[in-house]
Amino acid sequence: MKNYFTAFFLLINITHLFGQRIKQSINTDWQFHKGDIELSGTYKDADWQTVSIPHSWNTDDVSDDAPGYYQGIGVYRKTIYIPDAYRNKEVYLYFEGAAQVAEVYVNKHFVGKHIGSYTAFSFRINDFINFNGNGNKNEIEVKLDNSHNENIPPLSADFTFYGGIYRDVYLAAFNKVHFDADNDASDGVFISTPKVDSQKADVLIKGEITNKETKQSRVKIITSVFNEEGKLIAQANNTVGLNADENTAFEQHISNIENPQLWSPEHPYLYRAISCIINTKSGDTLDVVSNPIGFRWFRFTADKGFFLNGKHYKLWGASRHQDYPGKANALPDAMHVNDVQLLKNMGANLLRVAHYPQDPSLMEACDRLGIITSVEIPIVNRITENDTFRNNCLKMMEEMIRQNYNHPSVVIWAYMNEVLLAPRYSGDTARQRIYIRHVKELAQSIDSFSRKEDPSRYTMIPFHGDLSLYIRSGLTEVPQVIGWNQYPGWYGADINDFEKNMERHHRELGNKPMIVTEYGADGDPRVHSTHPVRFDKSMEYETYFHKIYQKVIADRPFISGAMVWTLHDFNAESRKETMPHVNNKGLVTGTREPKDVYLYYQSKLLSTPFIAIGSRSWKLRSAVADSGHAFATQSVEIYTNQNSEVSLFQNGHLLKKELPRQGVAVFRVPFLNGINHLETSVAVGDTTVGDFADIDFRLIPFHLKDSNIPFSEINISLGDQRYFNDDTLQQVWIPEKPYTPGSWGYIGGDVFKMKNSGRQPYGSDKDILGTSYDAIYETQRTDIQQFKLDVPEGKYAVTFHFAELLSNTRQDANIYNLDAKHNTHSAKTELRKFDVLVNGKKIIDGLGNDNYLIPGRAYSTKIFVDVTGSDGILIDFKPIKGKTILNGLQVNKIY
Ligand code: GCB
Ligand code: CA
Repeated sequence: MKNYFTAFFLLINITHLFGQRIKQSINTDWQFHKGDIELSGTYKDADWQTVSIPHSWNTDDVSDDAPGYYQGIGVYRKTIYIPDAYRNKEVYLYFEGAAQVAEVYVNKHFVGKHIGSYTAFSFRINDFINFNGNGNKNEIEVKLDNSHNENIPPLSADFTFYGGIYRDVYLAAFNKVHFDADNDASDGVFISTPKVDSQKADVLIKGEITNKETKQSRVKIITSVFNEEGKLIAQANNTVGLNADENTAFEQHISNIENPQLWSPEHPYLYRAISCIINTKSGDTLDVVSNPIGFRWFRFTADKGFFLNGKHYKLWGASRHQDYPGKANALPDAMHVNDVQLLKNMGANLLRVAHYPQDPSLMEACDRLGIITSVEIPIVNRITENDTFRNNCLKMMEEMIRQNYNHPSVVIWAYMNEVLLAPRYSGDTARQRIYIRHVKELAQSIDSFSRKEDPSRYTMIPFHGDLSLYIRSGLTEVPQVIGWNQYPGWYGADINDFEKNMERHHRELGNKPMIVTEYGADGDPRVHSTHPVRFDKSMEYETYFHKIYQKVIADRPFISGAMVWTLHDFNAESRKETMPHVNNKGLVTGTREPKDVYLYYQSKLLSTPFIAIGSRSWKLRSAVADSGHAFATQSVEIYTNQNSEVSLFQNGHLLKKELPRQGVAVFRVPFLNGINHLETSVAVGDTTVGDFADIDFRLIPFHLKDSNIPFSEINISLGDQRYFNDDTLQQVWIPEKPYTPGSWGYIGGDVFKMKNSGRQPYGSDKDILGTSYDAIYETQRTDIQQFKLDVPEGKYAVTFHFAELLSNTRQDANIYNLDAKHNTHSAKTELRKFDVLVNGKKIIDGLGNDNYLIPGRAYSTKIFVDVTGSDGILIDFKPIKGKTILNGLQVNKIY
């Protein structure tokens, strides 16, 4: 009977819900000024630009040729209209995120300041808004500053510190009595599930109620728990007395919810908890908030990994940044949600929200789709040893936890990524020891804070690969879970060190649960190789790297799980290499196109039958025909989670059937000139699953005068063993080769290799300015004598590409290349000068460092050649001073 009444009572009040708190976005029609500006009453229109939120002022300057990007002040303003109905309400401005320091003004009055780019904040603005005089029109101004600040993390990191109001902004209005709206921009209600098993679950609801009335009052707090069908399954009901102008804490306990539907990756069942404040006299509903509940319990173990709801799960996933090419980090909600879906579609069950808290819509998607999360604050690489820095860290931790507390997906609160990567005071061991002690003390205080604030989640620190250093520093004792960021086979030379490091953790830190918080290798989606090597940035090396790691992780139960670094390619402005400003370790590209390695993980993680042509995104190819044949043979890998024979058809003909080994079937495919339709399939019971790809192959005749395969164009990257795709121009660059009669190639010279880089297999890793073909210009044949092409008669365009790779100016080595010394990628400019002759005619006269060869800058020039008889094209490089060079060569037959 009692239950019947409360349910009835609730139904009545739910019909009043819409009269309660109001939160509406105010994203459109803002004015933005880049730089500081006097907050005057009179602005010149010309100083302002109309923008919409989400917005960042670093959409373009993070990928141009000029080093650095704008880090400074930006000012936003907007007119808002506050309805008359808000007169008796508590009015708030709510920002989901603004970078990095925000000062908010309303009608020229300072309202408040927030520190940190990645957490939400809100301010009560009642004291500054007007309803009179100016009607209901009010002006908000937000002054932001994303300058480097030694007191605010992150201080240094491999991502871009964009500025702007880059997440949603809201105007909110509450009744005078409401759930606390001044608790770190949380919704003031904190829900946990202290006891859950498959038979019974308890819910604890905590929070505070604010009474802004001038009189005492009594309210009822009702929290109702609904299942996904909307059925009320439990309710808590307290009566609380409130003093005037005070906050009152409350706690509600719901016990013994029978047979709860458990939340898990495969069944992300969410209940909805609606908490209401009801005036006991009038029965009016004063405030309402709703939150998800996921009933689950979990634990990390040091020997057997992770358990959710008593069941073992290997956690597989990725880390994710929050940017997109051309948009900086100013992404609408849908794009955050799409990323979670991408991860889910890969078969993953884990997301490392790295290196900072992200958009609420992302976290909601994780709850909804069953993706387990680890969320962290942005202390990266280093700390500042003072109280201001420490307090900012603790405040960020508090905001992160309170704002994300109610997401059932969260199992870990993390902090301090690779904090000993390059400890300060490298020249002073004694001082450095003190610094490291301070780092440990900071870790200790953040860790204790986190455990106290939320004992239901684990704490974690992600360390870099130097196990000895972290063990020695004592940092490994601090968190409940250790994260290892692992790069052997990328920054570290030997890929087998990954397995060794994992075994060492197990031996020496065997009582600590562990997770691989990062592992990855760059794959520039334009770069391919049939002989992948470390640092070549090829898609094939990226896949190779993951095959090795995936197995080591899968085979070891003590590794709770692993997060690939990263889900998508992301902007890191200071990066160089083939795609400057971008970190290419994504499973998908910047624009979220799956790379081969994404398909590989699908085959490993999906439980539904799966097959894919591994390199199906390499749709446009070119290569020299096999000797004596009208085709070029290349390997194609098929990924599948089935164990029976895989068939591959080319243009309708069965090529072969292969049994996959560890999920990979490799075929040698004789690619013909033109479209090659590849189709693969594998039997699954009575049916099959399949995949197809159309690969446009531009076959280059082995003998250029071969009349069966007409020669039309060739694009060659000198000093290079890779293929490079330009999908916009529909051109493929192919590796160099030595000249053989009837064919083409270089005569003489050496492959350029940067001195002392310790890592580049060939070429340089500098940003080459004035081009997006960095990959072509970064490689070079030095001391080349001739280049010869035995082309048929006709008229040709010949384009030469040069870049001086030696320079007196220093470019810093990437901080993550721990085995390379900084600043080593420079060398004295070698004064050079040379002529280029084509078929005996001097066409480039004295090319050198005193004219077009400016270090680190692309130079190209095109000429036309008429080839008659059997001459072909003979290019002579004649040194005048120093050595000759050639970086790229394109030859097109016009007719
Ligand atoms: C790391 C860092 C991450 C970098 C990554 C890389 O260890 O934690 O922020 O982006 O390496 O790709 O170098
Ligand atoms: Ca720039």
